[in-house]
Amino acid sequence: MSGSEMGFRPFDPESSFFSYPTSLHIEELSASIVRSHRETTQYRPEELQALRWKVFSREEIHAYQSKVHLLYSYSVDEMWQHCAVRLTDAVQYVVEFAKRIPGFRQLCQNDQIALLKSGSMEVVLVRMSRMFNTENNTVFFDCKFAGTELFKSLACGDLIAALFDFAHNLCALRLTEQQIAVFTALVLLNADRPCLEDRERVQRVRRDVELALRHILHRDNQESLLHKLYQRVPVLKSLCALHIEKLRWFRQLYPLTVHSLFPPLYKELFG
Ligand code: MHQ
Repeated sequence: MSGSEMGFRPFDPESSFFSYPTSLHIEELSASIVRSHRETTQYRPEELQALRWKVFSREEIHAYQSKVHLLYSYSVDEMWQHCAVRLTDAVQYVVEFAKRIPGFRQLCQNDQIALLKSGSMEVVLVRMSRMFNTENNTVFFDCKFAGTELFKSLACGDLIAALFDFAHNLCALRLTEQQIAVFTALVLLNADRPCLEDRERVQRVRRDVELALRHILHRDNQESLLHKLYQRVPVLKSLCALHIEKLRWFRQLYPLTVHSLFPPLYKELFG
């Protein structure tokens, strides 16, 4: 590629390999990641804010808890299946987000899959904090705000409590959409994931995203957030491990539900 051609390229994630990334690079990289995030999240913060009054009624909660046996009531395995479908939907948005992170698609296919296999759930959990209302400890789920009690029939109260706790604490940091966007890109671009072929290349893409996060936090005068964000990473990992442990337990009880009714992508990622 000639020099003049290069001048017209919007953003070349690989070029920083040859030269130190300029602040313009980093600025463009941040903007691009923020755009990708915006394009791959279902609800904007203003929309969620406007929906806060929508909370589940006692009757609706009972239907989710399998306490009533009406037409629209979930049994235990149906509730698991329902959550697996919702989780898989959320993962699919994250896959789309990853593909739009500059540099991600240039990684070999094996490494793209390896990063998504181990990181997409973590990103879903970070994104869940956007859907959280700390005032009443509820999360936007099935078009209304739901407390932990809604998930009672899953019979994994410790996992649900830990997920809500994580969302609550992250939400309390009052991150901006830009900060969430770049932080989630960083969560995906983890060069320590198992089964990576070209760790150095992942590390190179990661380095620029790391600079983008520092740049944004510096601009926002919130540099102290960096440490707080890094502190959440091991918590994410333990939450994902707990989810997989719960799935194993559920699979022993309802092997056929998992086998025939859970989304193939869910089984591929967690099964
Ligand atoms: C939405 C927001 C949202 C809200 C709640 C049963 C099972 C497969 C695992 C999230 C354990 C349960 C759910 C709360 C667990 C994985 C459930 C409990 C996107 C979906 C999302 C993030 C739900 C995903 C699935 C969660 C985490 O906008």
